[in-house]
Amino acid sequence: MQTLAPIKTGANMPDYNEACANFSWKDVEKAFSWHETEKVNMAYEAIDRHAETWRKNKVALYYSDQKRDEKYTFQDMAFLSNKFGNVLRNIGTEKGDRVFLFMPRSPELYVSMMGILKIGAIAGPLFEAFMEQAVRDRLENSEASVLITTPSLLERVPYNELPHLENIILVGDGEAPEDGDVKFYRFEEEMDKASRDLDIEWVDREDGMILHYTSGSTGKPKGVLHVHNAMIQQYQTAKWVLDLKEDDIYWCTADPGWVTGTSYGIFGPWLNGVSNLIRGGRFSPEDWYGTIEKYRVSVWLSAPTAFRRLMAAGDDVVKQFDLSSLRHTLSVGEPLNAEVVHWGMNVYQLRIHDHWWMTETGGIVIANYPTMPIKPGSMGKPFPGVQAAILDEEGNELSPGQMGRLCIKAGWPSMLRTVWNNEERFNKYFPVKGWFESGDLASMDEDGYFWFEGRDDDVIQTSGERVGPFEVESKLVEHPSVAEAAVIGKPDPVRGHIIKAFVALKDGYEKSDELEEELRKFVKQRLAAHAAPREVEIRDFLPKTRSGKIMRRVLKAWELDQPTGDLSTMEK
Ligand code: 6R9
Repeated sequence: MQTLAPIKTGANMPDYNEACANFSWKDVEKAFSWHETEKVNMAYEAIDRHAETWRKNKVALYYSDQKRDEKYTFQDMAFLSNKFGNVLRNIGTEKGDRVFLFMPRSPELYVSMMGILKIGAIAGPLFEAFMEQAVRDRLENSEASVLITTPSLLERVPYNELPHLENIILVGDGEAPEDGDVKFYRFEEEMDKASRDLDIEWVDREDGMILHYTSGSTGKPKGVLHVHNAMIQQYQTAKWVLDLKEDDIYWCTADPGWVTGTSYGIFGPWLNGVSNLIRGGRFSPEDWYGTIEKYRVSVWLSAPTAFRRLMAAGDDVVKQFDLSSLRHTLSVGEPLNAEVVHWGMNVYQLRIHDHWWMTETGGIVIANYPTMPIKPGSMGKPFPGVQAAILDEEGNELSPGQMGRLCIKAGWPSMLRTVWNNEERFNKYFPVKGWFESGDLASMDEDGYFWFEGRDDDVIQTSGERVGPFEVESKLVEHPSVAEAAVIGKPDPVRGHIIKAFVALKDGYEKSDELEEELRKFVKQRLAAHAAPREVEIRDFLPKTRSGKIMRRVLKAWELDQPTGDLSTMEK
């Protein structure tokens, strides 16, 4: 196996083995002021702490999209987030309240996020592509009392049917409706009125900070709760895995509606006092390379699907841009093919560092540590202080090379603390005492490198985003023509997987191309564009167990021309 040696000099971190031997999370806490008081606030540590030093005039946020090109220093961010904290307090928001964000990337989104945390409220970021059902499920389950959104996204918010939702703050131009019990405010107006001095709410390290909803294979999306304590992990992994240094310009391409866009699109870089670039708008190779050139991006974190699309765009595009500022690149969200790593070496002369974690882990737990040789195709080794293992169903550790369940020893600082309103679901993450079960299948080789093998459940990773088949199926069966639906992930060279839906129709409906297209649109318009099936296939019947469960794995095997395995439970 060809390995790629570390290629950088002057790395920020000790040698991997040395780091593991001497590591203690307690030492990491000393980077923060609160280890003495036990009282803490993520937004203070991410923003204000720097604004109190020479970094106050350092750029915290570069923001650019098709229309805007702005920068904000740590001092600007401190004042603006103070103001927003006051806006929330002025309308009665208190510690522990759930405040949701539903808007495209913009400086206001980042200011709002920090303001929410400063007053000890719990932030709930929602991906801007969510349609009504997705928005409703999350606001309902979290019992959110405040929503920050834009006038154009408001049409997807059934605010009069959400009894807990009291206030909506609208960012940008557009009409605010005047109906129902919800009170509307305008972001710009309230910010103008608010003071820039704020008494930060000092919270306990175990107090709730952020709720990320994520999909499983059954049931509605789950609200994964993280606490302020997560900063320990996010700080240290950003320092060592992202290798962030004082003069870096860091760009994470993920949207804060997903966990990568908060843990490493906001917290990781700012906890390290690093300038963070946020680029709004859609993907295009020219735009992305142009962004690196223009801002002199030095550390770049993206997803396999983006790297594969850049690879498909060809090496000539790369040559049109000056990418000499790039020093470190990273990838997360799906398996990063060895081929892409080799391509990265050719075109960027850099290793693309794959690393593994998930919404529930809150921060990186397995990584290709920069000072370590990389085996292309592997996710790397456990971060110092983290213990990972491949276990069988009884919780026995498997030998190198054997595939099993990827588990993490409970107790890392950014571990989820609960599933909102669903303790039972939370407990299911720990089937073997003391171990968190990820739901991924993996193996470890003799050198201790971990290799991703697949999901242990039916969750679909499509273009780096996690989609639960159940949510899509539930939406499909709301269509008048659909009797039953089953959704699978179908391997795709660029997107990792695409969503394919199999549908059985009700009596009186006929299969047609138009109907298939209509079903695609139905999900796209009501759930989310990224959750819409790219392929819809109408079938006479769907394979089911005798207890009536649709057998997705059988559909998948049929689709991929693979053996179907044990069909003894299938209804004939
Ligand atoms: C951070 C994030 C988590 C799931 C995870 C796994 C897949 C993430 C990966 C990877 C292979 C990697 N995943 N990183 N698979 N190699 N380096 O993506 O969180 O959206 O919760 O997804 O993503 O299947 O279980 P999340």
